Amino acid sequence: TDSQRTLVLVKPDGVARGLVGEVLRRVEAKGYTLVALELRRATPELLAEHYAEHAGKPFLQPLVDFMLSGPVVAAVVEGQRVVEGFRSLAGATDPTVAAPGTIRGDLARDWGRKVIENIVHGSDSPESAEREIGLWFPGL
Ligand code: DAT
Ligand code: MG
Repeated sequence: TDSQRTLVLVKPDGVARGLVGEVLRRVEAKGYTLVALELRRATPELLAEHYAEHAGKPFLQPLVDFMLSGPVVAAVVEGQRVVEGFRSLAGATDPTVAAPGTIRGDLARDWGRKVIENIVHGSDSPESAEREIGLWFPGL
């Protein structure tokens, strides 16, 4: 099968807790290739597009506020079936039930806040991945 790309974000909780290296270590140890990597501040405009699928949901505003609370690390990661593969590395959305061995299962927890803080974002389909890469890395 053809190689694929996905957008990975280390969210502000992951950056603030010093987990950037740990996340990238797992991506590299799995055998995927980093093709772009940048420490970056999101903007409300970028996040409105990035999270367009969540428009109207009650957690959208807390989610956007959280994503604006500090720098994020944005990366484009490449490899066969990497979209599915990184979702597998990340684990379930809710870190309380995410399997041990996954990024979220090992490194995140419920802090009792309105938004789920779960360390990483990974695109959920090849189509989402190309759309999100275009938003975060125009021209790549
Ligand atoms: P994922 O990041 O696993 O793709 P998602 O796209 O459904 O999950 O949601 C985006 C983020 O929003 C998710 O990583 C954490 C937060 N979130 C999702 N559902 C939530 C909820 N019910 N309450 C609070 N935050 C939520
Ligand atoms: Mg998602």
